Amino acid sequence: MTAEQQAWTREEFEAQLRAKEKFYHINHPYHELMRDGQLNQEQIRGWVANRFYYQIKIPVKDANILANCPDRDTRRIWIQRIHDHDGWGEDDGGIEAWTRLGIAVGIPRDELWSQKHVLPGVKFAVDAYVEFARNAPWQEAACSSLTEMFAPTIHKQRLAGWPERYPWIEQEGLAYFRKRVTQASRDVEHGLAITLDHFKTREQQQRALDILQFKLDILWTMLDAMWLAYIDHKPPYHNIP
Ligand code: AHQ
Repeated sequence: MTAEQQAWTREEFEAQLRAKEKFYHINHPYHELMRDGQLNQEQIRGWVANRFYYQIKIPVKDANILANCPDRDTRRIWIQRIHDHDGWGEDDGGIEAWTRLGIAVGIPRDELWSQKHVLPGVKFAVDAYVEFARNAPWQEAACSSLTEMFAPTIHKQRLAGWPERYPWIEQEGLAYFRKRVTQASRDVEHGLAITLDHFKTREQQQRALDILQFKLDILWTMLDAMWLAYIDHKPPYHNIP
């Protein structure tokens, strides 16, 4: 067996997954402008209104994984992700927190929930994620959530930068990002264990890298659609009289 066919060790496999950080959407030009305080209110609002579609679909995606997962112990842990977003008991959940982010940036609750601002490109990218989770083996869908290995950094970047860069945004709107720092780290611990356990041969490990790249492409493509619409002012059909 050649070196190229040899399975990576568990540590090397994890390192290969983490090496994809350079493709994470923190490096997308839209997020670079956001980090540097270069976005105006319309461009921030466009991002919040479009990311809302991603947030409300995450629990559906996770329910698709649960539906495909026959293992009780895995389901007992994975179901927490649905509670984190939909709320559970006293906790109103992340979708409600994102709604408050919307209000904090000037988007009334009903306007955000109307989804009138969701761009076709964003919808297609998010729907591709939900459909992947519906149809793929549950371990492959679990692997696709591992873009969150890189998420704490971007949440901390917003928490550190927005108050100064975007003083017009009510600070309680940032509560969502604060919750995700710990929730993302906890989710990754479980998703990574599933991934490192499931993908054993070198070919399977390469499949895991391809799945992670697919999800990185989803996040990047969402921002491409937003760039066209809000930075280039070329939303779909902008040139049709
Ligand atoms: O707020 C985010 C979130 O709830 C999730 C769930 C997770 C998944 O299951 O794919 N991914 C994810 C992400 C969230 N926020 C993104 C951001 O930039 O604010 C990052 C994103 C991810 O890295 O996949």
